[in-house]
Amino acid sequence: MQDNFENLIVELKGDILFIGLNRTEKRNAINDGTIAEIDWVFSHLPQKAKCAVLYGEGKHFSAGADLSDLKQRTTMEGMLHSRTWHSTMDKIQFSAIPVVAVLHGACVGGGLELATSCHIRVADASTFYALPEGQRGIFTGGGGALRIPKLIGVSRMTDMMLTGRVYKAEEGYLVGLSQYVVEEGEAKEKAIELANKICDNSPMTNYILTNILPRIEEGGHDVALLIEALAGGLVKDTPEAKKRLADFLEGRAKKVGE
Ligand code: 1HE
Repeated sequence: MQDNFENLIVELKGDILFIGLNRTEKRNAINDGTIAEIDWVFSHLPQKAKCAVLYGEGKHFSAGADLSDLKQRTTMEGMLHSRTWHSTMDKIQFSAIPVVAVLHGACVGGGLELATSCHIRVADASTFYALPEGQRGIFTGGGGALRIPKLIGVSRMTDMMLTGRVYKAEEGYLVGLSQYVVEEGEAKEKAIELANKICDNSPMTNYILTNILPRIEEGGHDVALLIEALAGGLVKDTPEAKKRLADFLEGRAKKVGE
C-alpha cells in the first residue's frame, strides 16, 4: 500500500484499514485528487484488511465537493465528473470488505454522498447533515439521488434540498442517516468496536452483505429470492460456516447479545 497520499491518511492497523480525509484547511472538501486517491485505495485493498474505517481529520467529516473544482465546468465535464464519483462511490459500496464511516461536524453535500456509500455510519453529537446543493444552484452528483432516499425517503431529501434543512445528529439517527449516534468525540472508538466485530465474521458473509444483499434488494421479487437461495446455499457449504454452526451447537459460540 502506497503511503504518499496528498488528501488522505491511510493506515492498516491489524485487520482494520483506516482511511482519513485529510484536507482540514478546506474542511475535507472533496476535490478530484481526493476522489482519485479514494478510488486507488479501494482498488488496492491490502489482503489483510477485513474492514475499513473512513473518518475525517479536523473538526468536520466533510464539507462536500470542493466547489472551486465545480465552478468552471461545461455540461459534458460536469457529467463526467459525476460519473467519476459514481464509480468511486460504487467501489466503496461494493467493496469486498465492509466500510464503517465515522461522522462528526459537517457531513454535507458530497460528504453525505460519501458517507452513504459506506455500510455503517456512526455519528457523534456534533454531526450535522445537509444538502446545500439546492442553495448552490446545483444537484447531487455522487450517487446521493439514489442512496439518500433509500435511507430517509424521497420527501425528506426533497425538503433538505428545497429548503436547506439541516438535520442534527440525533435527528439524523432517527430518520435513518446513521445507524449509531454517540457522545461528541466518541464515534471513532465506537466505529473501531463495530469494525472488530465485523472482522470476526466470516469474510464470505461480509462479502455477501456488501455485494449480494444490495443486489437482492434491487433485483425484483423472483430474481431476489433466487439470489438469496444461491448465496445462502454457497455460504452454508463453506468450512468456516460448518465450523461456526458446530461451535454454536456444541456450546462453544457466544449467544446473541453476549
Ligand atoms: C470549501 C468548501 C467546499 C469549505 N468547497 N472550499 N458544500 C457546501 O456548500 C458547504 C460549504 N462549506 C460550509 O458551509 C462551511 O465551510 C462548513 C459549515 C462546512 C464549515 O464551516 P467553517 O466555519 O468551519 O469553515 P469555513 O471558514 O467556511 O471554511 C474553511 C475554508 O474551507 C474556506 O476557505 P479559505 O480559503 O477561506 O480558508 C472555505 O472556502 C473552504 N471550504 N467548504 C471548497 N465545499 C458530487 S457533487 C456534490 C456537490 C456538493 O457537495 S455541493 C455542497 C458543497
